[in-house]
Amino acid sequence: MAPASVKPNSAGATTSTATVSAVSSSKVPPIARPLAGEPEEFEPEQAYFATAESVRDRLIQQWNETYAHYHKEDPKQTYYLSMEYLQGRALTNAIGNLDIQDAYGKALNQLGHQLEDIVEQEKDAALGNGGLGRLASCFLDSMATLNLPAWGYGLRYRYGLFKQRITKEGQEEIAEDWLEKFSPWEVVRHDVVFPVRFFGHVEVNPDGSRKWVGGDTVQALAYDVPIPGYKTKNTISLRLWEARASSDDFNLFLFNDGQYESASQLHSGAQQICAVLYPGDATENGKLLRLKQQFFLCSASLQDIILRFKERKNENRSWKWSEFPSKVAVQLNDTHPTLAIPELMRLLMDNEGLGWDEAWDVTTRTVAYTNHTVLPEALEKWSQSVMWKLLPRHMEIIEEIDTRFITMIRTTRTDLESKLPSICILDNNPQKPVVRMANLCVVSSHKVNGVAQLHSDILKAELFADYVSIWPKKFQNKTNGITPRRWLRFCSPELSLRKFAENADFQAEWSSAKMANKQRLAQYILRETGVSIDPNSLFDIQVKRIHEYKRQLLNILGAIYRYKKLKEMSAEERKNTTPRTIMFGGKAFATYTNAKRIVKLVNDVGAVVNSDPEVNSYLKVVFVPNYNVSVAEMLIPGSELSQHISTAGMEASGTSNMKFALNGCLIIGTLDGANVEIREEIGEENFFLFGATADEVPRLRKERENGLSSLIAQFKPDPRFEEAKEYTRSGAFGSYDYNPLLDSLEGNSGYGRGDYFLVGHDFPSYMDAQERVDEAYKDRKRWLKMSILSTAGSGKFSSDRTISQYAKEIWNIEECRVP
Ligand code: B1H
Repeated sequence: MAPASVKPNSAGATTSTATVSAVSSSKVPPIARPLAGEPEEFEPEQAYFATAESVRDRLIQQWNETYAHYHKEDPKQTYYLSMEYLQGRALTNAIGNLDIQDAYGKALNQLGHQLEDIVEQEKDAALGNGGLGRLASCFLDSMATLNLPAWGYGLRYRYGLFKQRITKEGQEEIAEDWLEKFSPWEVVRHDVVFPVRFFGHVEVNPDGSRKWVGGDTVQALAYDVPIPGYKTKNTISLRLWEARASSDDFNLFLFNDGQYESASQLHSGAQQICAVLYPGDATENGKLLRLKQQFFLCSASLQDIILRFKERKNENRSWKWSEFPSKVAVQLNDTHPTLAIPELMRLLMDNEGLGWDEAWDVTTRTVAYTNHTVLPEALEKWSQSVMWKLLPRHMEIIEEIDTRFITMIRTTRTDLESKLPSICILDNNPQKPVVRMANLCVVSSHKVNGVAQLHSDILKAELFADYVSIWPKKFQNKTNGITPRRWLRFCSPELSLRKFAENADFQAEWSSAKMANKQRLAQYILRETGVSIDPNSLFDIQVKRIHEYKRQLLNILGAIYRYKKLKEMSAEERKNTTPRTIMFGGKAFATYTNAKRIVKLVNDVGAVVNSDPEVNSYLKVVFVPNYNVSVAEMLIPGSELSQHISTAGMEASGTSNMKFALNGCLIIGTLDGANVEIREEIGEENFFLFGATADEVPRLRKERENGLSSLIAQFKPDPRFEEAKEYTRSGAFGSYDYNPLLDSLEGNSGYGRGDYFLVGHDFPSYMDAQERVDEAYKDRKRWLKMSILSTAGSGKFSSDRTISQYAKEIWNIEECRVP
């Protein structure tokens, strides 16, 4: 089932193509062209599709060689299961990894185009929300580059993450039709189709074995996306499943009878499964659909994986189910694909005839789980009644796993019996019985990891502490990383930069490279927002999903305070300040009210500040709309300071912090997630630290809760914090009612109120750190040295390092390089 022998141009292209040499000179690469039209007359969009198809055909050749090689060598393979992939654009990445920029640049020049402009015709593939999805995409790049036999599995959402538009009301969401034209990067595999069942019931066979029957069946159809490695022939696959109704489900009789809607019901039901990324789960229907998506991914992927394993039989290779874990590793990207566990158990027992013990042994030695968050609202819990309805056989299996776990505790770990209510899998609270997916993952996986050292320590000490005492060797850390192929646009990491950090010539070169990136960014900002920004000001950026724990509110309140002080200064005094451009970007979940209020506040502050002639040469506040991978690729190289200011203990890792540091950008941040390790690597003197530490947070929240009691330690707000809030409440930024947002920073503590995220506590140390930034920026040489040392210290955060650790310490796989 490898995508071997895929023919070039077999993609689901809507334009038929012919490969021709675009220019008669034989040295330039062939650029495929639509049959209609001459290459010399291509519009940019046609030039893009023609270039993409030509590059794609090269990839397909390498892809076929890769899978032929894997087939011959028969190595153990890793399957990465993720509900999200944030691939961004593919063309620049493919051309870069294939090392063919010059040839394609020249060919396009001869047709009157610039490669840089042509690549912008591509729509981002945004099949993810944020860091977790982008991590999956960086991992695929590293797996291919390290020649690891690995696959990504995901869903082919019809609509990816929404497009964000900013209006007077704030954020507006628009459907993102990334397949509007068609994607040249996917190859539809009509030969790779699996049935996936929902609902139905369990039947007991005469021999006592069980079988899931009835219900609805949809087809999972594979679309393969080639993932090229850097400077290697190895090209691996991201296999995305699409749901289709099987044709025999289309009721021709009803249709002929004029009952068109009933006849096509199953078709639209199947189409809903992959319609959108994470439909809102506020309604029961929404919840059911999300659970269907998760199961659809797990079931199709595991059937595919098992079939590939069973093909060994036809090859006369040694073949025993007990050897499955020495050929297959399955990595769960958070709990979203947890159903892979009961589905693997079901397929092994009900389809392949294994007994419980053997199936359990195979499953647990195959599956490993990565946790990406400790936020309570993101820890998945599925209603037991919904699960019984949708997946009756899986619920039997989950119950059995839970029962056996409880028995094990009662017989071997009586000391933990009192902990059973929180560590067992089924929460049978009569009000709301649920399945705790993280518990199911921990009990059933052979390895569990967090994504930064601090996060993994917190998992071991808190969330999973009791499990650690049962299985101490199960828990690991794998600090996240990013692929330098996509995220380094600034300089070469191979240089041993530390040596040059204080060299005047090198600093000058460094500075002018940064300036060029800042100018490019300034042009982009002008084009997208109409705001003109000064490339000589300090470019300060915070881009990430909008969330209260990430504290964009702390940033904007700091900006408000800065604005107020600038207003109070004399013209002479202002001249001694460091001019700043503060940029924000990020999407708020459509139903997350406070996050949307933050977006509105940033835009309102920007409107006032940017048009205030008294201060606007010293301060600009810009909201960059529709933050996505491509926008990040524009913003990050042009940044000088970036903000990673989450409440300590709440950001599992963060990965944009790594991208900024790699691009010579300094960080202002808390001791949270990967910030801790970044600071260690680049040196504490090159990091603007502030704020409470993770171990202080519970006590500080308590202090807020103490509220009015005068006997115990109490929170006393800093006057600067009060001033910034008061100024906002006074209507300085318009008539929108910001009181509910600002009220969340006051009152008694509780999740989402009483300043749960400790903005008030950290505000004074944040403002002090910002003053240190302003001072440091005035000393040009010192700043440049710090910038160079940031890049120099970023080596650890390459996803190549992360993936080699997964390969060695969790998956037990080795490289399999195409000769
Ligand atoms: C991360 C998520 C996430 N952790 C639920 N958890 C989702 C949870 O739509 N949902 O239901 C979507 C995403 N995302 C992020 O993972 C962490 O917050 C980051 O700190 C981390 O860097 C990233 C990658 O590990």
